[in-house]
Amino acid sequence: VSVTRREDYAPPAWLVPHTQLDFDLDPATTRVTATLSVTRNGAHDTPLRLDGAGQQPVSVTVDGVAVNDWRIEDDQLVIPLAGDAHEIETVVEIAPERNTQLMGLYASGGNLCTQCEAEGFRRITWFPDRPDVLSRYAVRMTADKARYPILLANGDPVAQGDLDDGRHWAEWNDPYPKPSYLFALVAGDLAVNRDTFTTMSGRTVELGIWVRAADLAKTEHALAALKTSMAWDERAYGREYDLDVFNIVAVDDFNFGAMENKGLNIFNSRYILADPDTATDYDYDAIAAVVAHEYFHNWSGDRITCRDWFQLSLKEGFTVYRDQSFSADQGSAAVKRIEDVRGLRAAQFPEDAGPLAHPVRPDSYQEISNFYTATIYNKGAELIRMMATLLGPVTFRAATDLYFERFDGTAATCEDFVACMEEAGDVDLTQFRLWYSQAGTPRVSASLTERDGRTTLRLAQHVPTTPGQPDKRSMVLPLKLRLFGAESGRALTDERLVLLDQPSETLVFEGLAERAVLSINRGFSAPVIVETDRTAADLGFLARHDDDPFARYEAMQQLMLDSLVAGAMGDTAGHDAVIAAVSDTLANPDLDPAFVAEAVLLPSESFIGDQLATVDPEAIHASREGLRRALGQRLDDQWREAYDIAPEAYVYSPQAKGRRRLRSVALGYIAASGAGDAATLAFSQFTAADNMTDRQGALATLANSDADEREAALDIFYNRYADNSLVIDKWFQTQALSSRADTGAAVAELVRHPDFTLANPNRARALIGAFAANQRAFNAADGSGYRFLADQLIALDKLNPQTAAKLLPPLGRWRRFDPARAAMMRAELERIVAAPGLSKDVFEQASKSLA
Ligand code: B3K
Ligand code: ZN
Repeated sequence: VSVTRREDYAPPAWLVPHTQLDFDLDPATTRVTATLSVTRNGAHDTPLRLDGAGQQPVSVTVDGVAVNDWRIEDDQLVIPLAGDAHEIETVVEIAPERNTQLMGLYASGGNLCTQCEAEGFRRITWFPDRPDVLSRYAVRMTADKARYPILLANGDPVAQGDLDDGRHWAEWNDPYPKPSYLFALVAGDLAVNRDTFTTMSGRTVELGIWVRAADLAKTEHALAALKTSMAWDERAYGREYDLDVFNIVAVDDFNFGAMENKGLNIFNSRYILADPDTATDYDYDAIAAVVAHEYFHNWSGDRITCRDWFQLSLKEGFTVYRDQSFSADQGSAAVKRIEDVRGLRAAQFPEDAGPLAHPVRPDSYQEISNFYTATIYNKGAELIRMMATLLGPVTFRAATDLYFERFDGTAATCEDFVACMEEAGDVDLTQFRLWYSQAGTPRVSASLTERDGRTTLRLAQHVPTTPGQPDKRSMVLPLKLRLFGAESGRALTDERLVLLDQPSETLVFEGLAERAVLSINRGFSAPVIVETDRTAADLGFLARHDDDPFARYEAMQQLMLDSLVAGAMGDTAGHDAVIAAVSDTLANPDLDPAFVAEAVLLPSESFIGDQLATVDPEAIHASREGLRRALGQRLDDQWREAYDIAPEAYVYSPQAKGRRRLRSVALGYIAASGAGDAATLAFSQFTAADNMTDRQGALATLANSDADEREAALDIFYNRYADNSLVIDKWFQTQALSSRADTGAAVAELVRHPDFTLANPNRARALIGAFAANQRAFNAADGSGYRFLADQLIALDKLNPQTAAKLLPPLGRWRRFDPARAAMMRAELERIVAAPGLSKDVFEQASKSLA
């Protein structure tokens, strides 16, 4: 295996100031002629090395003369060059319709499109395919006009024309130097939803969202989100758009969410298409967030890119932080923070605690595609957030201004970003940098003691061992905290920001009027696990009185978690405190329904598992269902009151969203109570709904049940949306997430459904990915879930290694389970590693998971 190491970075030997690409497009054989102006970078005598992916050059010329002294070495085209500047032309032929990896130039739904990040450009043509080689691109495309009437590429359109053989051509020019991973083209039969945006300096930008004609009506939300994002980035960061056009194209076959190609974003259609009948509130929110994210990359990613892929979080962590802040500004910031932390805990904490743990700035990789992780993205965003907290909003903005100004047009490093924070903030972030280099989620223990009128807070930190990092140093943990009076409920102190940068520290509070209750890590100011000795009474108190919405939510979660963990060991004494706190939360008229919905939701089965030394999936399931039933039964009146709020015609607004969410949570509890009318209620919501949120919410409730209405609803749903692949994904996913005991068997059956295919990543993730996230079903005691996942993964790897590798991590959790399950999981990982022709993507994930 070949390993790429951060410490081996060396600047490129040759630069490519200009690139001319000529595409003769055809799904079976596309001919690519690339003309690179290359210049020697410094004094050296090494040949030009261009990356490829196994393609044979049809021809190579240097300064207009055909040469044959080139050679192929490790998938690189090596060309000896005598002078300091040359023009290199290569011609290759590629076959987009046979490209099932969806990297490079490929076909999707009859159109042709590209995906180049991270290393897809080398599958299109020979090029120094590394992010620190910035080039100006001019692109010419020729294609059959009837089949591909629309031809798009990066930058601005220059010219177009018809040829006499039914083909036509278009030329595009991108004036901004960019790395090859930001190259894009699209050829297809597409319709456009157009609008304009006037930038803060008064320039008019033509916006276009391109989809198949039938989907045009579903692009309004994405277009509105794009305009909101453009205005937000001007206001929040002073960043203005820089080209005359901004195009987005939606495609059905895509390995992830979307791609920030300069001036031509390409999206997975699930993050563009929405109308109330087919998209949930969750989908609407995700669309706005992803549109914003990709748009924000224009500055944090495109204008300033990454020097090498170890710096990936430079653009991804920062851009996630930017999109999170944007979304927080569109509705309830408190609820957004809760959702983001829940996502971090569901995806990043387990990664940080498992065999694939890696620092936010990794030191090595085998396959870079495996490092588009929750750690790079979401933990990376938390690092930016902590620096913003340390600097305060005004200084943080000065620091990002400095960063954008200083590094515009360059390929930068995480270190460059931190240095700007230090310089503008006049702070020393030496120790803070450990956040970039040390993996693992820090643990903080906090305990309050009182003696002789003095209250002492003892804080200690511990950073766990992770693969390759046995010894950890103490980190800087910014902890917002506040003390409340246990009797009066009054705040006893102001909120203060404590920087815990030692193994342990003690804080003393004098003269507090009453016994204090600790509110800590408010707003989730540090991405750590906090362990406290707070009693159920104290947590219940904070769940009712804390003035920080996140801390209030957190107290409730901890109360629930303690009760659920005890419940998994057969002790249900903790139920009463949870039920009382939930009851008071439901009854509090001052709370936002969206917040209430989050606060009364129990932690997921996998998050409960994360708290236990050994995950017992059945005991956890039983404990959680037991508490759900108790909550459902004991608070029946309150759930029905929450559920029976007057029905309103659908509107997408933060308030309406919150009400729908609370109703669906209430319906879930009514069903959990075992009430005789639950299925009837759910079924009538299902049939009467005027929007997908209510319809799918009801369907999910029915999918968990044994009621007769279950099959009926699934059939109605399927038939109604048979021609809408994004909704059929929901149909597969809802069944894969079912809490029923027969889910494993049902999923094994569903892979044989005529609509199931591994070739479409959305479909594969909807069924296989969702199933692997269903802790109880996936971890069936007979190992059938493990075997099933391994079978699917081996099959998918032959088509699409990148998407296959993303499905692997659940098998790597074997250390968290009992010996019998662990042995079965390891056996499947070994079977995967031994599979003939395995990709390096899956090999890296599987072999690291076994280690
Ligand atoms: N930068 C792309 C992700 C590319 C993933 C390549 N394996 C989308 C994004 O983060 O915005
Ligand atoms: Zn991104």
